[in-house]
Amino acid sequence: MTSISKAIPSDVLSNADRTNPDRADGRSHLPASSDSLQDQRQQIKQRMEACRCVTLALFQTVDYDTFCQHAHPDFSPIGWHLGHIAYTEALWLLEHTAGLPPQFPEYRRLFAADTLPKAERVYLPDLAEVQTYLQTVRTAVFASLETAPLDEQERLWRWLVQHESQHGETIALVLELIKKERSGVSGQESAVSGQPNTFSNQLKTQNSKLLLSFEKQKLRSRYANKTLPHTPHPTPHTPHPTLMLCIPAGSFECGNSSIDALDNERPVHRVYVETYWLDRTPVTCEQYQQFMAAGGYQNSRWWSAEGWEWLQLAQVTQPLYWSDSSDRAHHPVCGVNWYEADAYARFVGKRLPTEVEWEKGASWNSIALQRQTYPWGDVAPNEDDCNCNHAIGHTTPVDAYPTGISPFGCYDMLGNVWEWTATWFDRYAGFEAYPYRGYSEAYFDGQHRVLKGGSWATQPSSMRCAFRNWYHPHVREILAGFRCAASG
Ligand code: AVJ
Ligand code: FE
Repeated sequence: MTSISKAIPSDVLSNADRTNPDRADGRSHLPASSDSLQDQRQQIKQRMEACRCVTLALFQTVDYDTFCQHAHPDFSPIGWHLGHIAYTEALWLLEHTAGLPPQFPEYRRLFAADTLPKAERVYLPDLAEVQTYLQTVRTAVFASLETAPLDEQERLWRWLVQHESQHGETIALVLELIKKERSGVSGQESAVSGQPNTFSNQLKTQNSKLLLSFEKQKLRSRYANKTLPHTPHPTPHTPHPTLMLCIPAGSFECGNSSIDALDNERPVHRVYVETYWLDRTPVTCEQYQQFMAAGGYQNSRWWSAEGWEWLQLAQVTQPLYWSDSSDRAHHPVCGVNWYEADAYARFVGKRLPTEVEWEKGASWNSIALQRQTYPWGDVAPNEDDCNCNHAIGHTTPVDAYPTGISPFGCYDMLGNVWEWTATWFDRYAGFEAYPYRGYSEAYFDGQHRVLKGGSWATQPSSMRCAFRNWYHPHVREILAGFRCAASG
């Protein structure tokens, strides 16, 4: 993927954010005079347009086969994601909010999130038709923005930008999977021609079913034995020692109650955290390679019981997006699941940080005694402070953005790769579902781990220290790595 920024007029690309920096409370600080209401409408419009530019640029060189390709059983085709973006925008801003009748009722079955199984989402209109759908919805949406009661609706409008941005990231990762398949696969997975229903796709479906039953077994065994039988104090290997930062005991403010906050981030609440150490950077390919070279994938001692069980089924020996190229040495490892991250951490005598440890290391300013929305302060993310927004199209060295460090001195907390944490995704006390019950609440099931920080394919609207992502621990396809922690 090439730089997308080039395709975006520079006045659209987060210009509103730069001249009018978001504050921690996420609101414009002016009273709601009619002038500022006009500004607010203008700002929302610019954000939606900037987001759409980035989404559409992902399709610039995509052919129809790629558009419809069901590249992995857990992820819908990229063309489906594009249609679903339009569908969701119309559902919330035209049907629910403005009370308009559906413009494209025939797309409901195809693009709603809860109707067709993923494997049946391959019969799609072509890119031009889906673009017409997007544009028709958008025209009506901007017409309704002119008079929309933003004092009541601003949160919904901001939610929709983040919704599109998250689907844009899934589109990017599906494109990565397709690229990987076409370039011939490394590791133990066989090459795939890109055709649906190939032998290797069947294998993958099988593997996915195995993993599903594995998830069920795991749930059963969780209640049977609570502690995992691994060596309590393994001999730590120290391949390339990473600098760790000491974060002193004390309470900090976790979460986010701003107008941008998704339901799962709310409300802000104080949490006391004991002294701990946090890696200054995510784990690099060079560091992770030492785990591979030391037979990490062959030795059960580093793995949780669940992780070892997963590995026996999956039969992999390296991260999904692994490359032996030395150019990647200082890039974060990318394409590991939670089990691999957990095993590596044990191998180096460390552990994964909890979500609050990660968030405190990213956001807490211990001099001002305040949380910052972003590691560097309260100015919205841009491409100079972190690797985001599909601007580069791949990972970068973990120390490439010195201006992006957090008050405690951690690099790369936002952008580059998502980072797995030790925490199960769950509600904060006082949680209220928004905009619908299933958005987060359906995943508070003790089966999803929290990821923090965003990747190179995350848009600025979805990047902040409090943002919470979640996936099953066996998922390797997302653009995720990790950093380690240790107790004080
Ligand atoms: C939070 C990224 C796991 O893509 O499944 C999009 C976000 N929810 N539409 C997902 C989401 C509904 C969600 N993740
Ligand atoms: Fe969605």
